[in-house]
Amino acid sequence: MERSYVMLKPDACERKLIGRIISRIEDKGYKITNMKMMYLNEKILREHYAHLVDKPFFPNLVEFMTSGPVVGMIVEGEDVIKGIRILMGPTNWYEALPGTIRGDFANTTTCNLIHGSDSVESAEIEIKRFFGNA
Ligand code: IDP
Ligand code: MG
Repeated sequence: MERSYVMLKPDACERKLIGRIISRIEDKGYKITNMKMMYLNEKILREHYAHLVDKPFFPNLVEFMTSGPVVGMIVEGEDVIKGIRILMGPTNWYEALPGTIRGDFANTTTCNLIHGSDSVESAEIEIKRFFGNA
């Protein structure tokens, strides 16, 4: 069964939206097989967001992602990687349609509530990064 690494970002925790977001994932039929709340540091964020370290907004991203706890999850299901990305909506809040998590709850590009892996390869790397050999 395909697996995705999903992470509820500090804004989801601060705004007390984690239950509602998790419900959307479960309502879609996906199974959460591992979950933990944790605090990230810059070192792990430089790995997780390696494709963005040279962007001008990267320091803001680190500040945001270390501003509070995150909830990391392993989510399983058929084509779950694509399915979670559809539930999330696109990165930019103004492109995310109502009905998606970002479309319903986010109004900035940095604070957009949720991460979901973008490919099978990155899902397995991210699961290893945050859960070891789960
Ligand atoms: P994704 O989260 O939809 O996969 P990525 O391009 O992988 O999008 O970017 C990771 C995260 O970095 C985004 O979710 C968002 O929090 C932040 N980010 C991406 N692009 C921008 C930007 O142009 N301005 C500010 N923050 C950004
Ligand atoms: Mg991404």
